[in-house]
Amino acid sequence: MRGKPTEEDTSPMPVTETTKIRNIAVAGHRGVGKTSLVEALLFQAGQTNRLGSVDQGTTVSDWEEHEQKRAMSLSGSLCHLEWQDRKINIVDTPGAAGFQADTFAAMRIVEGVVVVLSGVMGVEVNTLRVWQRAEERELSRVLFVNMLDRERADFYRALEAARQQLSDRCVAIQLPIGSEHELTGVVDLLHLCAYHDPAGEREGGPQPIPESMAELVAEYREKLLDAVVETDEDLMARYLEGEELDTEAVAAALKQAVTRDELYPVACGVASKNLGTTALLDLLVEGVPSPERKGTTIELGDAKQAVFVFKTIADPFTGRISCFRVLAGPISGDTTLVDPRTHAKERLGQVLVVQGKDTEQTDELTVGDLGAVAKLKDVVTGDVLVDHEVTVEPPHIDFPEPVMSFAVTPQAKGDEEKMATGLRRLSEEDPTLLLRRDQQTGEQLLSGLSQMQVEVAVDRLKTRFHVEVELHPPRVPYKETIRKEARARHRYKKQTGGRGQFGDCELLLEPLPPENGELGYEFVDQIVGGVISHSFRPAVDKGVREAMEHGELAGAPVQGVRVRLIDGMEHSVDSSEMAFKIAGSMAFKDAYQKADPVLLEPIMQLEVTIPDDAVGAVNGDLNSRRGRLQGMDAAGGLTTIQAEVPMAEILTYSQALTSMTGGRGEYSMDFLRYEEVPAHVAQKIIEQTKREREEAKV
Ligand SMILES: Nc1nc2c(ncn2[C@@H]2O[C@H](COP(=O)(O)OP(=O)(O)OP(=O)(O)O)[C@@H](O)[C@H]2O)c(=O)[nH]1
Ligand SMILES: [Mg+2]
Repeated sequence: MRGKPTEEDTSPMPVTETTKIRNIAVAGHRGVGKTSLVEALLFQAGQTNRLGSVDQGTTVSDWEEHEQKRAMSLSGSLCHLEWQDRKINIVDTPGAAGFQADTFAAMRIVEGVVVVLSGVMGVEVNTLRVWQRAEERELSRVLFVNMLDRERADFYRALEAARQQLSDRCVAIQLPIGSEHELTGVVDLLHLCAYHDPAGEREGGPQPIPESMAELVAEYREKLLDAVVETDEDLMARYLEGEELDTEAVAAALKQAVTRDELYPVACGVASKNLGTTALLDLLVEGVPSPERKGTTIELGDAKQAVFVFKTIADPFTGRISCFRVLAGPISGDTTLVDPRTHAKERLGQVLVVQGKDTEQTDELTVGDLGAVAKLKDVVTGDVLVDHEVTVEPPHIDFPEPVMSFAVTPQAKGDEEKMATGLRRLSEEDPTLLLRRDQQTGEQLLSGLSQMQVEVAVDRLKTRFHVEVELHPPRVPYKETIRKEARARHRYKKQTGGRGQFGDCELLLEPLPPENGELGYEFVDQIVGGVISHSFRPAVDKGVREAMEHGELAGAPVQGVRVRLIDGMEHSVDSSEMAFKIAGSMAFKDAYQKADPVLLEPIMQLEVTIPDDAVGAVNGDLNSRRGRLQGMDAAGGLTTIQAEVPMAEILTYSQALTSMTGGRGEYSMDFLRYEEVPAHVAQKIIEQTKREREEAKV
């Protein structure tokens, strides 16, 4: 909704009213129980009749076969439920580092995030990353400390970690009753009641708090009230006068504080047993703002209808499904909207609500609601569609840049086109998956955020598009350059009956300093007295350029050279462009050998985030990869290492990092600059090229 937030309606109304909607992303580190929690919420709300399990592949949100095979979420999943007469839209997001495109996209279309923590691990790498994103987007946040039934799980330790590493405005709103395998329920500190462990059944109604917990509950209730009244002057005055505050007043103040990002309530439970879901659902309704309250900042001019596409599902059979949030509406089926990016008209057929893999037709969706349509023509993730052409600045989703590439080839010859089509469709679905052809090496490169992401793309290619492909480490795009001046002259002459060939030129090569970090090429025509006609001089340039495409050292392109054409000769009959091109090319090759040519390699800026205990191993490993340490930063049990590393040494880094850190490490990298390859390394590459050339000749 544009415009200012209005007071929320509390009377019962159909769920489609904007004030009755809650849009929530469930996010956090890999494997902390997000999907299990979403499953439990759907079950508790009566949306499903049984509690599915991730391990058996029976959850609503991990519905894709590859998710079930790997027992992990690979893409965002949209679900919805009703609770206390509210419609709660939930996006279950993947926690694995390579699959976060959907996590970040989801954060553009929700008001609130449930940040799930493991009661054993507390705050982890991805918890921090998700938190940071939510912070940037000013999203309301609720924490859920899960897995409290596990050995070594400790709610209070996780709470403290959240207060230390996320925000000191995290405050417990629930407490566990018992711990580890003796956990028997949770206490709701707001409504002052308890819920017993339902052991996978539906949670029963509120129960009295066990007496043994009275003291602890009093202590944490006071902490909660202190934190809430702190955000509300009125309430503070009443509290200080000793007034007993009623739950409704506290809840109202809490909601305001959560809406304004001033407080982060910490709930808890056991997702796989459906414990803690009643209190969490109540909190989502009572504590998290509706789209009406939070508002969006997207400027839509005078558009009366608008949707924002935050996810695209590519399906070879049904075509594309575009999931969207209604920005202005309502939106009903059989509507024609326009995409200002392409200026194309897009016809919306049926408007759908989504429940995992299932969709259901609906008449209309109001502002703030989430839904989907099938078979839009040219719409991609990130587009805004409007009822008439207005200038809109679509919300920018800041997707992470791919960090690793594989060369990809089809197993069967002739499948190139099929492979490219399939991969293009998959990268529509996941914008962090890129397919491009490397100009220099000629390879098709598939790039992504992690090795597993690329492997999953290969799996999907096989099952959905029936193409089998192979992955190889890509070739490193080396370059060559020169270090000193050199000159050479070449005469190309052929006289074999009829018309001959004659071209003669002298070149001076000089190192050309990089401009804005880029190595270039310059051709300077210094011919005096017309010893070569104007018409032939560009042919020399052309010949030089051709020779530079494959340098003499390793067949890599030559850059960073200024070539001066200083002298030459022509023949009144036999000279031709062709002859001068060959002469130019040969003269360049001669001079190049004398100009102290060297091999250059791309250097990457690497940032690795790892648990503190892995720092020694990771640094040692970087050292053996010719890495140069630039800096280290430790905070909250995690260390971030900055280093410069040659690309050639880091093509298969992901496996190495996984094994050094037990999968707890993450990295990103960017191209920095080209640098000379150290002599002993260069020698090997040059010899290898020589061998390959000789083999090719045989
Ligand atoms: N003991 C215990 N196990 C749980 C709990 N919640 C989830 N699990 C198990 O933990 C594993 C991971 O659960 P998921 O729900 O897939 O976790 P996730 O956060 O969705 O994982 P990703 O989407 O891959 O990041 C599964 O084996 C679950 O059965 C819990 O509260 N207690
Ligand atoms: Mg999951």
